[in-house]
Amino acid sequence: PLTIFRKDYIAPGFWVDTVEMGFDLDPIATHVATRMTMRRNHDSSEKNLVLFGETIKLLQLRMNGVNLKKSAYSIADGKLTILNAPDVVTLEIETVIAAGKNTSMSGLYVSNGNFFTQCEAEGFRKITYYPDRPDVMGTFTIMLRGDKKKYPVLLSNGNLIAEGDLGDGRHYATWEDPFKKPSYLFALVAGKLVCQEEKYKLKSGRKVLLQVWVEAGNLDKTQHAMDSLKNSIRWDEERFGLELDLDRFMIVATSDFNMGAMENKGLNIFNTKYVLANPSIATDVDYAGIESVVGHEYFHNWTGNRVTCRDWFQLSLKEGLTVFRDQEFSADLVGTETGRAVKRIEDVRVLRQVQFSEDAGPMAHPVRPDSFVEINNFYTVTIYEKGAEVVRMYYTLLGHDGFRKGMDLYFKRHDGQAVACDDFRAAMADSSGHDLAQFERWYSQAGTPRVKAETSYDADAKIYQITLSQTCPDTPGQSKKLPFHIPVAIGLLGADGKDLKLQLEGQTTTSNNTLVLELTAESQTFRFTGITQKPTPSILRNFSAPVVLEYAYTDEELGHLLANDSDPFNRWEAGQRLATRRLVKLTNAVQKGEELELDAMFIEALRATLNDTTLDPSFREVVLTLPSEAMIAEEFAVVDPQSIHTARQFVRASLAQHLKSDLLSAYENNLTPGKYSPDAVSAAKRGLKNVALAYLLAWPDDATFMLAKTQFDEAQNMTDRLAALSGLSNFSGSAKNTKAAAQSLQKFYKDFKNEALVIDKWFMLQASAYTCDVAKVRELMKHSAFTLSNPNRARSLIFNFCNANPARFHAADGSGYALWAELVIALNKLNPQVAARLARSLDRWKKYPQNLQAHMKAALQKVAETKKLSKDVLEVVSKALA
Ligand code: HT7
Ligand code: ZN
Repeated sequence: PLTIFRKDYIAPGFWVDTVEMGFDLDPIATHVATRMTMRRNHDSSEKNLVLFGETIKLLQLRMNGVNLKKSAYSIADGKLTILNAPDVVTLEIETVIAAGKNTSMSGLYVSNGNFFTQCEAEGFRKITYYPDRPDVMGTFTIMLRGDKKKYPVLLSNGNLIAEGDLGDGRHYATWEDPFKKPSYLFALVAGKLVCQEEKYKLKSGRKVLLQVWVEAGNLDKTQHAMDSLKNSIRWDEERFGLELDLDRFMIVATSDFNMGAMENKGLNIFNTKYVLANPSIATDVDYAGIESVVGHEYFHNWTGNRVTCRDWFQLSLKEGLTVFRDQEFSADLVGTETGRAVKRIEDVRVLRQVQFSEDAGPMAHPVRPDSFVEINNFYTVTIYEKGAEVVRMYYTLLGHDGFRKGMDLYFKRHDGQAVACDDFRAAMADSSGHDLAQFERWYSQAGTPRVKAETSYDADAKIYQITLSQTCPDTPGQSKKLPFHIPVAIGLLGADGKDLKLQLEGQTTTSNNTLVLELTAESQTFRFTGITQKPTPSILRNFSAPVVLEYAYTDEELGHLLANDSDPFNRWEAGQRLATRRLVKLTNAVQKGEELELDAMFIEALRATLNDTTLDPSFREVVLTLPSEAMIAEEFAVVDPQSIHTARQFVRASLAQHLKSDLLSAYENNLTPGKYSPDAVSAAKRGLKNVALAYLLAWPDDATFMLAKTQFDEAQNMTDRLAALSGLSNFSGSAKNTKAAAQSLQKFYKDFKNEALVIDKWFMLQASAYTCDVAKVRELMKHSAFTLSNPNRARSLIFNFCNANPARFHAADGSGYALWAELVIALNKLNPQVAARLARSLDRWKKYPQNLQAHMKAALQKVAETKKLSKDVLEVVSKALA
């Protein structure tokens, strides 16, 4: 398949001014009539009028009122090219779409009898022939026509300007979006839906209409999404001075969706997972997810819609920035310093576990990629999460007010435009005067930099010296990386655990706690003066850059940081370093068949944190949570998933054994009786209580089993119910208890069989349990509630097994990989985007022992050799095999 290169960007040959579209909605054949006015872009080297189109039937094409003869245009490789078009053009196009047969969930499709669209990145071309690229923006007027009974609700972007009866059992609605937009932000929704709505007063006093649309029967689950939307609107006004520009803002939920949600102008379409919540179906994590995704999509209205991307290589311009904004939104809503830190820890955990892995594998790409085969494959953790880290580094370098000035300048310069990552960097540099030329390498170079720190202390001169050196591994197509501009936030702890005053030699700036060092060379030495005692360094505070920090900390130093660091992130980090060290050692011991032992120092350090009631429960929870098996795997050149699992389980069981009474107290002291509330304080208590329960079950006896069973039976909310069920389904105690656990699982299914999102949890829980092997997955696939066609359901069972159950997925006989290949091939026919995501599960196959590698290679080859493979899947498996 064709590779598209960033360097080949050419401005569009024609601009679009206005677009009028009429849709006659019918699942078998939806007729779409489009009229658009266009004018030549004299600055472009593209002289032809080029439109994109895929999977649609062209019925008619008229230019300036005249039917175009077949000889006047050509259609090839998804492009319709009109030669010799005049400078000013009105095009009229009629197309037909078989939406009911569209299982790809891209373009116009049907879900549960209702119509939805998904046009990002290149779905609009499945609706009509159009210059479907983000730098072509027009104003859209949309008329929807359809059967009144089947499609009582007809929605599109912007404002409703007319609606009425068509007299033949059909009706119509006309929508006008006052803002020009690229086609990827177009949306329509039609069907049987109901809404919760509210008039909301903006800070300016202007009133707007907010609506959350769902299928009938779900109106009792929309309040949290509505609250999250109002919080988002207020937050963007207060933090960035950005107001909602429309009179009406709609969110619509569908259970068939490839991703989390989509920021279509004024008509956001959401996966039900990120809308529907009430205490009996949603966990605290779900509530937080809804808040953050509603925020994310809303924030796109400015960072993505008002200022959009010139081309898809600039995707992180909107995604990295919007993730940064949603992370800050969630952190600000928690409100406390520890709450902020815990949010940061959770975000960094994802970055390290998923993005660092991507950066080290065959799909590694820069935050601004240089090429792609299928753009849908580049909605990645690198574009989103690493992109957000890049934005955060501006924030760290320029400070709160400096960053805001940069944002203000960005909007002042580029509102209404389609721009590039360099334009954002220029706004940050020009508004602050900070030299950000070298910072460009964060966009152009892939791979996770490693920063090595070495320190020395001169007691006589009272000088503490730190030398920072950076390297970055080669990545596909890129070797010999140049140094990055890395902000390294640092503090120095005295023996009493307090921060020392910091003064850099030869500089006037001082700090009572943290200084941001700017590492720009391969190696640089920084000298702190007036240091009267040998300190413990706290380096990369708040994870100030997306790098791997190497420093030879002693266990004592880590214990000191865990107990005292004023930076909560590094306090947590010290605990993780202590744990990782032990987990790596124990994994090696498992492989050698040696006896396993967990040292008292580590146990006591965790005991102290667990029992320190001055610490927020959410912080105690994250300290107590061991690095995942995937994180531990990153520490090894050759990964042995079984040994990692055994070592981690051993640590969990040892901690449970030694901390049993402390865990029981933590459990008892963090009960949240009464009415459920998802607020941060209650959620934090539940989090600690349930982590304590999970530990207790790792050293099981009848009493702890009963604790979990009673919690399951009596739970008043899904958080507690699911936590208990998870503990029970991972239970490895007596046969009687194992049977009782299986009964609980059955009861859960029976109680919630009509709640799709809960049944997803039911599959997810089983797929990620150690007790679930390949045979069990195959059995679950035969369950009447399982289907591959629904992305949420496929993710809940299949993706969880392949990605969150490494010890079982990597079975020695290769049966996990054989299953994977079968399912990638099956999904490829149904939904290439989802298939390609699953295909990524074997990205790191070269990190495994030879016998597993052989099985994985065979599975990859089987997929690669499949006929009619989508370019989505082909790109992923070809890169893996290269
Ligand atoms: N901007 C949205 C991206 C998206 C998407 C991309 C490809 C295929 C399907 C998709 N659904 C949504 C989501 C976001 O970042 O907000
Ligand atoms: Zn986004």
